[in-house]
Amino acid sequence: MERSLVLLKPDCVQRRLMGRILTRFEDKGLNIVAMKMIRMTTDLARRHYAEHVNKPFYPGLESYITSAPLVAMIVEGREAVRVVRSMLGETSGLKASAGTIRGDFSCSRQMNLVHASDGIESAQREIGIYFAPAEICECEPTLAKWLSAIDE
Ligand code: FUP
Repeated sequence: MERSLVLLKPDCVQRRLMGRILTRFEDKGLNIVAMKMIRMTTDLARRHYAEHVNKPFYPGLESYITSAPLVAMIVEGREAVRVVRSMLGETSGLKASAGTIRGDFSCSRQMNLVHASDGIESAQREIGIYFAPAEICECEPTLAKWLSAIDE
């Protein structure tokens, strides 16, 4: 099992798309093991986007990501990091394929609705930014045996 840190970003919350996007993850068979609504602070934004803080687009990105509440969650499943990224599509909603979340709901590079960790190491780092171990709700879903074979 892998875990990915997912953010339903401010545009997702403001556009009332939280339920529809959460449903996609649930429909796929992924498991939500932690979730909370927060207002991103500038300090938190700098930690989350550490690799981007010196880039020209960072001031605009920080202003957007701190502008309204967002939902942070941990999505768990087999190969969850890669699977969730493929569900999001390319960074820009203008380039993302139809059928992906960004391809279906976004026409922007900045306002692309959802963040998901881009690798296993970044997932571990990002999960640690948003969640204490005690906030993660370990639970084997009762329908797990209908989602994939035991020996897959
Ligand atoms: P992604 O991994 O798809 O979320 O995208 P990146 O890590 O490359 O970028 C992080 C965020 O910065 C993206 F959600 C969009 C934003 N961004 C811009 O606003 N302008 C840019 O030129 C590049 C990225």
